[in-house]
Amino acid sequence: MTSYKTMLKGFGAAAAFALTLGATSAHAQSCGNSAAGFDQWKQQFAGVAQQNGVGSRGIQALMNARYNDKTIRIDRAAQKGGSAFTMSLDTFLNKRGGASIVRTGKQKLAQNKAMFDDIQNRYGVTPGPILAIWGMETGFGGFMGSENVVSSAATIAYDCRRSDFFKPHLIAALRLVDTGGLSPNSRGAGHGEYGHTQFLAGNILRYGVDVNGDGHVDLSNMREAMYSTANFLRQHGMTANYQQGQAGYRGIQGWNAAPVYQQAIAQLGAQIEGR
Ligand SMILES: [Ca+2]
Repeated sequence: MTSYKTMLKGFGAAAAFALTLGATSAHAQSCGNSAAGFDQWKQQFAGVAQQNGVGSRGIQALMNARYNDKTIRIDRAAQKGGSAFTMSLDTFLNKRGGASIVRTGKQKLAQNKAMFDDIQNRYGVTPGPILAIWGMETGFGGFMGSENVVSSAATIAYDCRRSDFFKPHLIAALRLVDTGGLSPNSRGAGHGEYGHTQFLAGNILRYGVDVNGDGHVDLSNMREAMYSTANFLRQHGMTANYQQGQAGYRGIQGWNAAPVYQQAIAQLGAQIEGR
């Protein structure tokens, strides 16, 4: 999986919610650039987490989180990469297997027709872009990430480069551990993205849909991931008219900041729908 999506994802959306930041001691470090200060930082951050509604299971998960070197390597590679901003659409589609996404997307649509009809009725979002995103993000659930979500979310929140952006997502991840939407052992991508369409935790809290009514949103559940993705797109302005220049394109722009990614989703979506 190419890693630049992790750099771009979420830039279009505001942070899920404001953090309540308590008084910190004069010596408290708000971030760090190596594993050395991580355990001390976790202790401090536990206080912030409690002030923001995290309960005992979430705090325990934070205390058990380990500094993830791979998260930092992925982040720095993404920072240098940046090629999604300069790549042509054809190159991007080739690299990401656009033809294969269309082929499999059509199969998935046929297999889940009733579900996508229901999604369209509820959210006004047609199946193509959801399927294109599913294929692009995880190969339709084939590779949803190998990194511990809580450890990755804690590492990137501790890391100084974009600490303020990722701290609310760490709080959200811990709250999801409290309620069972994530387990302390859940695996995802390098920045803590989770599930079939790789949501950051704050977006799970904000846009997640509990389809089966068991009291929590589980994005490793395909149906909940599809409804949640539709809800995210809808909340960002998605309509059935989602090609570039049309009003619904805003929904795709909210999903990912890279223009070539946006164009790819619009094109693949239309092809999957046979438009
Ligand atoms: Ca559920």
